[in-house]
Amino acid sequence: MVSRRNFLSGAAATAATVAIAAGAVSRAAAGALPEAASITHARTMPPPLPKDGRPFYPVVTLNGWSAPWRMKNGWKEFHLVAEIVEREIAPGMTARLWGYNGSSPGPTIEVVEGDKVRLFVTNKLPEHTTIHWHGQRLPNGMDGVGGLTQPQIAPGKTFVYEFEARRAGTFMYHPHADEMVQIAMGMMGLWITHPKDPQHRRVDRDFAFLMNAYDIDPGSFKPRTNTMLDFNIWTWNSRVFPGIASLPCRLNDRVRIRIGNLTMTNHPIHLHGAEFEVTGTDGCWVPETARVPEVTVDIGVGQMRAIEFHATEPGDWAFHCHKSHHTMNAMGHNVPNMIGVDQRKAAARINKLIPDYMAMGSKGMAEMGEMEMPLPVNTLPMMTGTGPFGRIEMGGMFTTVKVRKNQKVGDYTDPGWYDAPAGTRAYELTSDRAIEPADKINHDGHQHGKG
Ligand SMILES: [Cu+2]
Repeated sequence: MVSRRNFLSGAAATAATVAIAAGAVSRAAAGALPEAASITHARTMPPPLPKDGRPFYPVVTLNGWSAPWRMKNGWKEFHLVAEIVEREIAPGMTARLWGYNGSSPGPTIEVVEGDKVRLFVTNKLPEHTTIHWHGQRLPNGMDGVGGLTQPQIAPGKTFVYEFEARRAGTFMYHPHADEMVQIAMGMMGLWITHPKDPQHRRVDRDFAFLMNAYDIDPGSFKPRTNTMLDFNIWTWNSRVFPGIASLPCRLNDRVRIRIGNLTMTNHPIHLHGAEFEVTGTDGCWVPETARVPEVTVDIGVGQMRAIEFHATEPGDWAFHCHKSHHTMNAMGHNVPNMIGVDQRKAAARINKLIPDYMAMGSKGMAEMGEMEMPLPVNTLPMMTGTGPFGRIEMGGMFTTVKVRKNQKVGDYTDPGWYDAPAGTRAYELTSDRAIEPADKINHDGHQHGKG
């Protein structure tokens, strides 16, 4: 792996070094800053219950973490540092991104309705930035739009934002400065404002993640930032399957999943095995009488949605974007449809010139998942991930909701693959297998499942 030192090369290094030197703050000012915690791995870090401030039940950020804070004179203080980070997209691929406090996305900010929040934002990037607190009601001058509501935060400088968290709900933060570049480089994070009464809309599991996308050429490490639509890495919290954590649930849990979209396109998010209701939107909470049962919700650009369901069916339930190109990793787009075309003769001729050449696609693209093609460095297979029955043939925005009878309260470790009870799995029709009469068929796996 290339170290951060190596990455800081050329003009960027000069700019960053100058910025950090110029940013040396006086000792008195430095003492006023809360510590900026930093995490560089991509494991899910379920936060503990808050030890000071108002009580709340924290969210679990998929492959992410929540920022620590300190209480000072009635303010809840956070310190975000905009900086260059390395992010493992999935084992086998690391991207060089911009983020906050060591990671992209940055840490989740969790506060309670009515909290007075003070956020110190230090810029360690080679160019100026700001943070916009997406969806919040706040004084106009705290809205973080560079040039409009405040001067840009120059490299090396620290700005302070102060406002009250007025509405409970799901929010995001991201730069409002050179946005095309800075968002394409991974600068974003979640903001959760919990209700004043911790029991209000209480759920057993509260997951959260952001959708983001990158255009990283196979064999390279940095995203192209001028790409408008043709991204090739579709991520949840800057991770792709099989690098995205599963969502483990205990049977009969009430589960909430909060999703924000900071890509350049919409994502129809689909859950198998349960109907959910959209309970939260950008405008915050949906009244119970207005909720509609769904199995897919389309989440537009810049939108946030919270969905909720009861995990009544044990199993490993697929949970993914329903745009099938978004459950794929990097691939060429100018691929003709070769289904039904016999390429053997042509391939034999080409092999004389290029021994490694392989004809593909005559029977579909599934063989892409199987073949051990030589891949460029730092490049994931187009579809990957192996389940108990072989290749899952997915990448990108895909993971599983794992519902188990024996998953302990507060346990977010992956329980492994589901072991379906006898008689509840699709089977191959063979001449020696008797087909059971209807009254013997086990419809309700959860009664007998090992879960
Ligand atoms: Cu999608």
